[in-house]
Amino acid sequence: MKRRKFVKKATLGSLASLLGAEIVFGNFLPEGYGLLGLQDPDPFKMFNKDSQMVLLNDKPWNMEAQAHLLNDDVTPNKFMFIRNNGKIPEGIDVANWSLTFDGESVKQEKTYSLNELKSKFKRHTYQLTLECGGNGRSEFDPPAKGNQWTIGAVSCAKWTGVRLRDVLADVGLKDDAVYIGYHAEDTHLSGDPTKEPISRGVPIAKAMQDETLIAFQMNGEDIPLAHGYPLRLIAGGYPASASGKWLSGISVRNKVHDGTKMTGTAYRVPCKPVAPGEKVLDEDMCIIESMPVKSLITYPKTGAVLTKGKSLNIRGHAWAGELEVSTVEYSVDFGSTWQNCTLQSPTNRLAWQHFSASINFPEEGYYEIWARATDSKGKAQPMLLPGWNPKGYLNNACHRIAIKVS
Ligand SMILES: Nc1nc2c(c(=O)[nH]1)N[C@H]1C(S)=C(S)[C@@H](COP(=O)(O)O)O[C@H]1N2
Ligand SMILES: [Mo]
Repeated sequence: MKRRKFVKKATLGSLASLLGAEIVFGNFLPEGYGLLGLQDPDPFKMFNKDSQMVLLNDKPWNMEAQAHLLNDDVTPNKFMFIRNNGKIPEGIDVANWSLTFDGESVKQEKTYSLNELKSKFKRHTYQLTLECGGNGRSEFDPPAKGNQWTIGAVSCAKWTGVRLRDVLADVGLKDDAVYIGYHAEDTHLSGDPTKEPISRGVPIAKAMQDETLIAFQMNGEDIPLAHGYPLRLIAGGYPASASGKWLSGISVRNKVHDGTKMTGTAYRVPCKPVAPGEKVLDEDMCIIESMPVKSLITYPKTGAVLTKGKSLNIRGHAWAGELEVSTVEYSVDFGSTWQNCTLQSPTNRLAWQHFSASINFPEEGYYEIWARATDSKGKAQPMLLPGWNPKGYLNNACHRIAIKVS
């Protein structure tokens, strides 16, 4: 007869330190038993997310919304996607949080405490669209490595903070400033404290825009931990990777910022279109700046069943990076004809715009509703996957939902 094996004393000691408490009946623990207290916490509870959010990765945490969850005009925390490159900082000490400005192009290095930032500069609030550069990646063929985002890595919350421009003026810049890069307090997945998980940035002209904020509030409250508490850079309209969470430093550079994920192929697309699967040299990859025009039908949920003879009011949002959206159209006949939607102006520059339309269906059966937005320069969303690129960025193909009328 085999004897039941128990956990060794030494192992019990290390388990206890992980749990932060002695395991009282530890001598009865069968070997190989997974203690509940050491299992990954429920990310939906931990981050106050709706249970319909979709978890893509737990190391690091990555979570996306579904189209129908994004129906609110202003995205609440519970429906906001999470994209982390490293580990969320632990034991954040707000009282001692500071932001340091350095780099070749500052007149002198300068550090502000969080309280100084909040009290010294004028506050501004803007609703700003943040879309991950890789949103839509799951559709690329050949596939691209990375989080397989479908359509849910986009949000448009209200951000309150001070203008980066105002703080930069207080710091004092040299004439040769061309770029800023952020530094943050999250830690590299390897645990190596000398490595930054991500340190991206924006051209100085973008840094100087009214809407580029050093934010300390989201939707009127402290920024939630997963979204950068207590301080975050917000540069709406650019890939959201430019909006550094857990912000602790800004380098003002006299060249394009060369932090982690600014160089090589990260957040870059081929400068000229390439065939699917083609190899592209690093030097032929260009940094993504303004995100392309895109739209989402947020009501109804795909798969909805409608009663015959009743009209359907669809709703959604459209955005176009640094530009405005000029029209949104819908089609119920697979793109053969298009009708205009009612489109609202944005509440402020770089906020998504709401669209709606009332649709009548001619008879019972299966339909698809397709939506297509066009930006202020006349560029429209493609029907199918646009320019393939090695890292799977910038998929702004039309959103489609399925409907049954019976
Ligand atoms: N410090 C830090 N900032 C960061 C990231 C990160 O991993 N660390 N991820 C970036 C990326 S790639 C995206 S898409 C957005 C996601 O913002 P959210 O998690 O608030 O939705 O944050 C950006 N800012
Ligand atoms: Mo991202």
